[in-house]
Amino acid sequence: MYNLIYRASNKVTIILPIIENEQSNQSNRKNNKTKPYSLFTISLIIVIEDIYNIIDYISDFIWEKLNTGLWSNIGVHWRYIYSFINLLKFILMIQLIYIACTNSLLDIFKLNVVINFLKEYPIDFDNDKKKFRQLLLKLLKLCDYSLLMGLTNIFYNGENIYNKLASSLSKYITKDPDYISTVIGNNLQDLIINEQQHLNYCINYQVPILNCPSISQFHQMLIGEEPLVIIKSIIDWPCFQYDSKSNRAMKWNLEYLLNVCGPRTVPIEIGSKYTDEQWTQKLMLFSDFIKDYILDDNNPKGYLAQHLLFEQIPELKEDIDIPIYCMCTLSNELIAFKKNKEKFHNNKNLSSSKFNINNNVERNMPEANIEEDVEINCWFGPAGTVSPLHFDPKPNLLCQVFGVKYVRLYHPSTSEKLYHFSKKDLLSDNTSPVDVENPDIDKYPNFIDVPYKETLLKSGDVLYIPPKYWHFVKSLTSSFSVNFWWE
Ligand SMILES: O=C(O)CCC(=O)C(=O)O
Repeated sequence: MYNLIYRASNKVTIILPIIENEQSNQSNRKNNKTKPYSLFTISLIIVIEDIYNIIDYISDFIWEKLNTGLWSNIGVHWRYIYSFINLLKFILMIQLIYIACTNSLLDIFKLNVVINFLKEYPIDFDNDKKKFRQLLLKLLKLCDYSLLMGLTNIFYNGENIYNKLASSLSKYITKDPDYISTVIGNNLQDLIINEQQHLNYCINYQVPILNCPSISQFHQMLIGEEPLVIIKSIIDWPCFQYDSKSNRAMKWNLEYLLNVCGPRTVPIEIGSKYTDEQWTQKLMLFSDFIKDYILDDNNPKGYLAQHLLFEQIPELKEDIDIPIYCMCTLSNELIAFKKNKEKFHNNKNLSSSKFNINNNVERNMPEANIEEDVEINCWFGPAGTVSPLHFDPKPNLLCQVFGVKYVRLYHPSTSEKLYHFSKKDLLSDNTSPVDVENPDIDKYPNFIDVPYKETLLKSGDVLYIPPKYWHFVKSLTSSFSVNFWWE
């Protein structure tokens, strides 16, 4: 019977064999006999599939628009339509699965019904597990592509609907006890990071180092516009906690990251550095990134760089704190905080425990929402990733969660000697073409004696990079950093 509705040209062909399987599993379990779908159900499936396919063609068309020309020139309307179309695809696909599994229609306007269905429907994982996981991954991809490429402003109970659906699906996929062995293999090893091995790295012009400066001290550095390393400043973040469940030294180990992010799609930069000709970007599953680039010493390198991971996967944000220093402004008045006192003391995402806040400071705290004013990016990659010499317009705290990075910094006044790319190179003019470690002195003769500062950033350390300060960053081991830009 199912052959009747199986059409080779169909783009949702993955669903029908599953329908077949699910139904025969259920029937076998209950009656030991196959109970076929009614003619009505079959017609409904065909109609939904046809609508799905039409929408899929429209979505392909919009995808082309999103991938043509410079990202900054793409009209936002395409991004809104893309997310919306993906939501329609999601709804139709889940409807098909629901009909297949229950022989009844799902009330898709009740989002909690959809989510509960995803959470609770006792899918028999033993049979055709692989195909079923593929289907769930397909649904999850729709959400992630909307979050990454689209513009998503549909909210449910104050939460972005795509985040909510993606998070439910991801949990559903990773709760399968065989998940990690299926995506990585049986021998998932923790990353071995040997900091000691890099401690005698030759550092001649060390960036000043402070241990736990007060807000006032930090503010002095901020208005002096000089870089600063604050050592062991973030070790009270939850991601550093001992993980009693797995008996591991640190909560953010590979198993944890795979369980939270494994089935999610993330943008990976492929190539040694973004100034190289062969450099490119790819969307891939986080689990594939771990397998192919973190666990495998691959060339070219893969780098999850400058990505708003904490917006895409808000669960991860629970594990980090916004450093209190991000509340200082560059203004020359007495330190102006951007939040009121209670919010400051109560905000669990704000790292305050170790800092010495003097009374003058507390009297000068205008209202504002710090979470909205701070942009948080992640930088996760193997040893050997390079961020070429560039500058950013905002003050920056680069926080090292694990691994070791070498950072070299050049004062903004040396810009002339660092040879910017020009706009016509398609690379923004905040980047230098000079290979800092191996400069071509014939081509860039003025670079030879430009003074610089440098440092090794180790787990728990934070580097303050002032606005417009040029910086070059290279990872010496596998490394996870989080940076905060604020104003
Ligand atoms: O860690 C890196 O690779 C680069 C970080 C960076 O450029 C920044 O935080 O601005």
